[in-house]
Amino acid sequence: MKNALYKNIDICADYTSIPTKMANTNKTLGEFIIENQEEFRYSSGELSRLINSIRLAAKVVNHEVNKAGLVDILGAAGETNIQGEDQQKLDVYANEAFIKTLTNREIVCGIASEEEDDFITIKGRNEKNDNKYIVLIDPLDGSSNIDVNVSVGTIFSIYRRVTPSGTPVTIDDFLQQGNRQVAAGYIVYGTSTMIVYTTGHGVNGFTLNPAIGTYYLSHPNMKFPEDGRIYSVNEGNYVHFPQGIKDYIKYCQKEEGDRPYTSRYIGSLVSDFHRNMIKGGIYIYPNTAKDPNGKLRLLYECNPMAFLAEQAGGKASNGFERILDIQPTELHQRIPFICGSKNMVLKAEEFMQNA
Ligand code: P6P
Repeated sequence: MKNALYKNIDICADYTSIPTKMANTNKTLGEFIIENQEEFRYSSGELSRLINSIRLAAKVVNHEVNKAGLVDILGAAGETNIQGEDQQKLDVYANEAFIKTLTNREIVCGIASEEEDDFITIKGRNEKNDNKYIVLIDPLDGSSNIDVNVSVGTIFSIYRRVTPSGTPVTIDDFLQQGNRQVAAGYIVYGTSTMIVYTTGHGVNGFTLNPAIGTYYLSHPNMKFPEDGRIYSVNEGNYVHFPQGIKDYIKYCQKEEGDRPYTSRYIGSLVSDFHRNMIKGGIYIYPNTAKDPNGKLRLLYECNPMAFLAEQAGGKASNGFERILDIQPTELHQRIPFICGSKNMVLKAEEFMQNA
């Protein structure tokens, strides 16, 4: 049984026997980054080091997320973030882990985080502000699911700075359109931990083998099916939805052709997005009475997920315009978000624009 193929592996097999098989058939994340180094435009290896630092932080956070039920790290940290949301202790932990790792690697000159009121300037050890990249993160998205053991995720978005090297970053470095991202991705802390990211050359997914702490290329060249039969929306807010979204939901539910579709909503953007990208589907968080601009944040949730969606052949809009073309005006601004299989998003936009 020791030589069993991965898919038939004996559940009692020593977990470390898997890497031998996987090492022969799947690249590690490190090998993939080196092999694709030339694809990172402008980069003299710094973007590779940046992706590597995210890989390390993801392992640190994954370790805590996986034992959250076992230690007293659950429950609110007693603080609220700028969004007015109760901060879960793991939110705080994840935020600190990513900021520390990104700062120590001498690659970024600024960081913005959902958990930080303002952006953080990073001068570098030489105090010269000459690092090239800025990172925006949602360190632990879906954190309200932590206490009920449902998957959560980290979302990251990477840009080159636009203000002169050698000067402290300004808000202009962070308020760039999403179409200027040089890389984006997410980590999903689910039944397995995965890093899924793009540098503008397609989307690739890497699964962590926790036995040895190595990520393996498990989902090369991920693609959104053009059509899908899953719609993800919190229908509890239905009465507050714009008419076009109400009309689209009724379209999904109507007995006609390949419909009714299936409703699947985890309440964790990364998990809903990940499932929809693999199976086909659409995720919708529209504006409501409670959230007149929608709930999701443009800079560190919608832009990175929109970049991934388009790189995987999907689509992302606010119902009227492409997410990646929207000019940001505030660090924590919110925006209605429709994202997923191209033909499903086109149909939802049709209902929005004809309502
Ligand atoms: P609601 C988590 O807080 C999040 O930002 C996304 O991950 C998730 O899809 C959405 O909000 C859930 O929001 O209002 O449906 O609970």
